[in-house]
Formats: sequence, C-alpha cells, structure tokens
Amino acid sequence: MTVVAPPAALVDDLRAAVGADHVLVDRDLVSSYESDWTGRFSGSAGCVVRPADTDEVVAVVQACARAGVPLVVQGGNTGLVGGGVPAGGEVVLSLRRLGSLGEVDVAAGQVSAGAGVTLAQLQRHVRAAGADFGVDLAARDSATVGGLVATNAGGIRVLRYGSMRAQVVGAEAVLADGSVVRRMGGLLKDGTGYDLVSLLAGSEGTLAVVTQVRLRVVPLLRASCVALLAMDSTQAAVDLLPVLRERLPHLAAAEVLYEEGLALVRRHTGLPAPFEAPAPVYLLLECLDRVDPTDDLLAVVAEAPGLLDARVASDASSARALWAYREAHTESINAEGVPVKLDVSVPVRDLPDLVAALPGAVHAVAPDARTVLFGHVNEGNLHVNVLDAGDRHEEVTEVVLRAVAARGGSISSEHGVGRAKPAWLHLSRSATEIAAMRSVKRALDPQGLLNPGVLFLEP
Ligand code: 2HG
Ligand code: ZN
Repeated sequence: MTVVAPPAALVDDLRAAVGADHVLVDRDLVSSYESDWTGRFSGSAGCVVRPADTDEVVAVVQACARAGVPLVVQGGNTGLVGGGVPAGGEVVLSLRRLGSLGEVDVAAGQVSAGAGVTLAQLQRHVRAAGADFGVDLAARDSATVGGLVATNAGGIRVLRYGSMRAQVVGAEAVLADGSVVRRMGGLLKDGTGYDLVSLLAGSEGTLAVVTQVRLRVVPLLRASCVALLAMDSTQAAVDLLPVLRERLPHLAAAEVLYEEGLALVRRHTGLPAPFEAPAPVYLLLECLDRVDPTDDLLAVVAEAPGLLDARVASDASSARALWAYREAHTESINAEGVPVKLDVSVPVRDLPDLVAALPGAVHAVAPDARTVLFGHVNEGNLHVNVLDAGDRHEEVTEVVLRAVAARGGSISSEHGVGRAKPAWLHLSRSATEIAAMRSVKRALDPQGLLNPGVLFLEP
C-alpha cells in the first residue's frame, strides 16, 4: 500500500480544529480505519480525524477544502462495499465521537441521535423509554446511525417498517463548503420544496457529512414468536409471502437461507443441525406483537404448502438460537476467506428463478467457486456471497449483476454502491438518471471533496 502523507499545513489545521489527540497520523493507529472488516477493500489514509461535534466537522471540512485534499466519511466501518475506506491519501473523517442521544420525544414519537451512535446504543436508549427503532440488522453493535442513513440500510424489519430512509424525519449535515443544513424539527408534513433530508439517505457520503438525525420511533412489542421452516423450494417460500402478510399483520421478519450457508454457520459456530434432514430452503419468520403471536403463527405454518419440517420458539433464548442460524452467516462466510459480496434485489416473483440460475452462472466463470445465498425474502433481496473465486472477482460480479439486471432488479439493495459497484451502476439506473445524480453531486460538491470514487466512476 503506497502511503501518501497529507500536507503539513493541513495536519496543523486539523489539529487546531479537533485537538492533536484526535488527528491520527501514526501508521499503527491509522491502519484500523484503512480496511473494511471483510478485508476486501483497503487503501492508505493520509490521516484520520475524529471531531467531537458539528462545529469541529465544519472546521475539518473547511481545512480539507482549503488544502484540496478529499475526505472519506466513516462510521462504524461495517459497510460491505468499500464506501467508508480510503482509496489512497484521503483524510478519513471518523464520526464515531458524535455520540449524542436526545430524550425520546414521546409526543412526536421521535428521537435525535448523533451520527456516531451505534444501532445497539440507539435501540437500548429508545427501549428504556418504552419505544423501539424500526431498523435492525446483525451488525447492530458497530454500525452507526450516520452510516445507516448514508447507505439507506435495510436489514430484517423492512417488511414491517421500511428501510432507513423511512425512519429519518430530519437531519443536520455539513456541506462541502462548510455550511450547515439543519432540519431537525421533525415535521411530518412539510411541503416546502425539495426533500434534502431524504436525498441524504442513500447518498453514501457523497453530498454532505451527516452529523445528526431526527428519527421516528415505533411501538415496543415485547411478545415475539420465531419459526424456522424447512421447505421444499424457494417458490414455496415466495408463495407463502402473501398468506403471511394477510394472516399475520404482526409479521416482522421473513428471511431465507440455504443448506450451503447453514453448513458454514454450523462449522463456524458449532451449532447443531436444526432439523433431522437437510432441506432445499429454510424460511425464518418472526412475529412481534403486544400479545403472544405464537398461535397465529402456528396456524399459518401448519397449513403451509411445501413445508417439510418446522421449529417454533416463543421464549427469548430459543428465539435467539433460531436467529443465530441466519445472523451468523456473514461472519461464518468470512471465516472461510474473502468473499465476493453482492447485495441485490429482484421483483420477488423472479427470486426463485434467480436463485436457480446463480450457482450455474457463477460456476461458468469461476469453476472452483462456492456460491452462498441468503437474504430478506419479502423484498426479493438476496445476499450473494461467492467464496473461492480466485482471480475471477470481476467476472463473478459481472455475471451476477447482469443476471439481476436481466430480471429488472437492483445491483445494490441495501449495502450501497460504494467502491465495489460504480462500474455497474448503469445496469440499474438510466444514463439520464446518472447524469441527473451527477448534476446534484456537482452542485453540492463542485470540488469533488466528499467520498470521490464512491457511487460514481471518477470522471
Ligand atoms: C445481512 O443481511 C447483511 O446479514 C449482510 O446485510 C449480508 O454478509 C452479507 O452479505
Ligand atoms: Zn441484509
């Protein structure tokens, strides 16, 4: 990795902005900010700067603008597309110290949170006030609110509450010229022009640095029932979705997994096989309600066509044990090597066909590869993880994303485009859309200071 030192005058300005202790230049200290945790993306940072509040973020952005040195914005560094790691020589702007959490506003059903608050901290905070947060995902202990907004993260509760954009009712953000947009009032009805707050959700740090957000909270539902179904086909799982949505208004999650992934999870975690016999597909369902939803879930499960076997858990520890088969996928795959990770979605009716087509398509370009599929079935969101692709990462990416585009899908469902997929953005967005997005980028960041190389190919 070639190390590019930042200009000395910039380091002085950054020290003046945030204090010398929070400008990291020592290579040992900087290195944990230079790679994503899968080990797939890395690049050298000029330095790392850790502001404590919005004023300090403004000073950092202005210093970088003056020096003409670009910034990479980083939260919990749990991203999976390289959007938060440097390509070489940028200043990494870590937002983890922006950890403020406001009191839950019960009248409005909202809470304000700093960009550096982790999802788990936010969940604990709102639950202590008798509410809950509508987004949940496996990386909750490290993923930060700012990163969740920047990537418009989805996770396991989208079918019930929508993705991150649907939770955000206000934001404070520092623009590339150091000016601050502040819309934290949380008005749910506001017809005064462009929705800048929504625009920031999914902008991957390319338009502004989000420093705070105002979020919706949802009712805290303490009664839960989780079921793991062994089914005879992906088609049977997809056919069950309308029945689940109609008969289980308290359905909160519907996740799909397969034998290859389950075997890796078992090898890595030592968990026992969930059923006597392996099945072609597994569907994990969760209902959350005020009163015990077990009977309702059991009634639907008992009549499910294509059902081979089922396990149902109504107490917290057995529910966690069933969730472990799903949530341990990412770490178990990573324990085998660095995968090609492709997060895609297709219209749900096309999901069975995509699932059937992908292993063969991958095998054709990377004969030794192992394709592991899992995901959020209600949104047609499949996590395609390909191990042992050797030097065929590019070819695997191409063949998977083309298969998705051919079915009218998205090349990035919930992880973002990052540095991993700008070359394939045209498969999901028209030339007109990309030109319009680039115009917005140029208007807000004419110098190209914020996250260059993320989302768009560099001109
Ligand atoms: C999940 O759903 C995350 O667990 C990670 O989106 C997916 O590791 C992945 O590919
Ligand atoms: Zn996911």
